[in-house]
Amino acid sequence: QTKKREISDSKSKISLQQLKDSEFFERKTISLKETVKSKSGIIAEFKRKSPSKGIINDKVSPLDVASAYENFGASAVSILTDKDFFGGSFEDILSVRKHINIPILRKDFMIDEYQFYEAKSIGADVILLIAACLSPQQVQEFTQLSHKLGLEVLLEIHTEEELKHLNSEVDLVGINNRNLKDFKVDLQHSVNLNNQLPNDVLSVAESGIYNIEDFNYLKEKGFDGFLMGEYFMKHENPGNKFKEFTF
Ligand code: IGP
Repeated sequence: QTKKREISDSKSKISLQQLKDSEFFERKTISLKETVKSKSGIIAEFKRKSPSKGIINDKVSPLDVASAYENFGASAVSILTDKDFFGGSFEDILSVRKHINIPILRKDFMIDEYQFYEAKSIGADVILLIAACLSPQQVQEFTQLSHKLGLEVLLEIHTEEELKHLNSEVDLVGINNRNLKDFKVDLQHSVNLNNQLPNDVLSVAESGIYNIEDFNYLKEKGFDGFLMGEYFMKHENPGNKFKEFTF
């Protein structure tokens, strides 16, 4: 019965039915599991600001940045939709969707079923589940709901304890190099955690990758994907920075 509970969100302006009627709701999504393997592996992020860094770049448009990321070989674009902490919005995804053909990761704090319908309706392909905010059971339920909607799931973990949140249905596991409590970055910690994942799981190293040496190191240690934001976004032309990095 809990699954069938009324999905409501006081902040949301539109009904579930309206979400289902929206342009992108029936759209066939693009698989990140596929593009992580077939392209550079980099999930390049569009991020205007963050709690740890303040304003990173508020002068560029999501469309210009995402198109450049795609042209230069990104496996996916990650777009923050959280407004308060990251200055993002649904508009940022909507403005890009029709113009690119790689997966879009809707990056937000997903805690309510409504948000998954919302993600599908704005044209996302993948959503992020953060183990630190959810119980293992919620991860499982939200993964099933995501799959029902055709969305893939990137499960973010940071500690050994959070390995318990992993289940066989999750599509990719992200290991955050950054500790969200003190913002410290520790690549070695992530490598150790990655070594504890089952062999067939696609893993993504997230955050704090600021040079090619770190990238190569993580790749060599077996990571399949790399979520990078600030390194590109802090430049006035993030797309060019991406190009420089990958060529
Ligand atoms: C990108 P960075 O250090 O390259 O800008 O990090 C991404 O990993 C980071 O934005 C992130 C994040 C999150 C943001 C990872 N997990 C969860 C918000 C919520």
